[in-house]
Amino acid sequence: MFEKILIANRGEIACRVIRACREMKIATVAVYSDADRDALHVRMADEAFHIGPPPSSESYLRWEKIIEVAKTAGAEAIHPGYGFLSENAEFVREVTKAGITFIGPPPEAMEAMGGKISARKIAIAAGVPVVPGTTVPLTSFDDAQETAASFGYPVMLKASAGGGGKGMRLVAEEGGLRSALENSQSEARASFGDDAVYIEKAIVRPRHIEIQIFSNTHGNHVHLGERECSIQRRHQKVVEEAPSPINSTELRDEMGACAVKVAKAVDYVGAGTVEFLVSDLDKSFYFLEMNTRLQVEHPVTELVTGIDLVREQIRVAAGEKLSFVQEDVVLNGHAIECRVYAEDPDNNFLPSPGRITRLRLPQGPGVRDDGGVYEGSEVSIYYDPMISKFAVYGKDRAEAIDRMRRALQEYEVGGIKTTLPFFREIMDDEEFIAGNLDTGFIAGFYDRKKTTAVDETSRDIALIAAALAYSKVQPSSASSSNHAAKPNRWVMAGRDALHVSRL
Ligand code: MV4
Repeated sequence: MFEKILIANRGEIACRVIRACREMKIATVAVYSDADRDALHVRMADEAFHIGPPPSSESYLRWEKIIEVAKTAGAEAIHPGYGFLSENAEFVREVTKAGITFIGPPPEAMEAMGGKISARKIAIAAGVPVVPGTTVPLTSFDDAQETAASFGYPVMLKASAGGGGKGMRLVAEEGGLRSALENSQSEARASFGDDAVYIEKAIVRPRHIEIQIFSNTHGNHVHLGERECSIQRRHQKVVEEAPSPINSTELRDEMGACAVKVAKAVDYVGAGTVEFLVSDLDKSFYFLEMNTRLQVEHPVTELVTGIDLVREQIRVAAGEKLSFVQEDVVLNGHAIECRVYAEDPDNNFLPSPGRITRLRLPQGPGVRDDGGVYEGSEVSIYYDPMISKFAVYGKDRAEAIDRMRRALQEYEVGGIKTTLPFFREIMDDEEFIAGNLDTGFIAGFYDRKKTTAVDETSRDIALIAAALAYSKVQPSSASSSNHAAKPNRWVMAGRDALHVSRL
């Protein structure tokens, strides 16, 4: 086993990896930018090295500098966390060349899954269902027109190099195809320097369900069940849970077997995630892509399986066997995670950087906070504004929701705006409680909120009308001129309720 690991990341995930290392009695090396001198991961690590100015391109993405630090500090392995260099095959090759172990999959597996078209081809060859569509880039508008017609509208245009919804366009009918194709290609070129775009049949309001897989260097591949990640805002996951409210044991076994086929097909090693779109109509599922890293939302899988995924990653990288076989993986209870962002939910989720002047974390049964900040720390503008992942565990989904609702009441962050109030509302949302989740959830959530707001306004108007009628029949003790200048407290209350100064 390794004696010292360098963590090439920051924030909550760097802290998470340090925690696993400490439990395994492995020394830790942090790296930090100027903006992170006082960051929690720097304080938690045994050693910390400065690697550059705040922009990630000059610090957390500078792999030659990071490898140099690893050599200086005597770290035998590098954990990349997620984001930054975690899916950069070139980085993996350089780390390996320097005689250091990369904690993650081989670069060939990363590259095979890096392009969407390449990933689709591998899934098809492995006998895994993919969304009906092409496996070659479109060559012309005529080609697009013919292909779209053969699958039938609506179709989805996707950038092969894509990610985060970039270059993706939903086309409802043939009339919208030409401009969608042009937009998709130019966005793909601008974002990835690659304008290869292909067509898939659009799945209407699918669920996004992903399977956690694990593979070791001895050719063993297992899956750890699914995570439901349908609640997304601008292609960013917001709330995740395990298991999915719709997944039956049969569907889980089927999807798990498919995920393992994909892992085998690329000789995968370590922690990976195979994403699927699931249609609610007939529970048909389709391979979407594979993420060749530890994911942000891994805690919900840890909570229901009892398996420490970071510990397993480190064991696998050291060439050890997994600590479990497929039959040992038993799902217990239900876990829900909310991503706590330094963003203002009342202002279109505008980032809210600044000093955290107060931090009170929920306590008591079934709660877990994976944080990257402390009271007094500064949330900078340079990096992703996620400050913590807050997760709860319950014996079933209903208990988990009750627990999340209670814990969110306890959670206090002062000095900056956070998404906590938004999660408090989601936990009371009837569709969320019913488990009716799909990619249209957030849009529907805001529509439901608007409807409720209208109901409240109608109630206030009725209240004011009642108050006015009451004030007319009640003889006032004040003079009539006084009465006009100072409405009685019913009217005042009505005005307050409506937030207007004039009726
Ligand atoms: C789709 C789709 C419907 N049909 N593909 C893929 C990447 C992801 N960020 C969005 N993706 C989608 N691909 C086909 N053929 C719908 C989505 C989608 C989505 C998927 C999961 C979670 C949220 C989503 C929001 C909008 C669209």
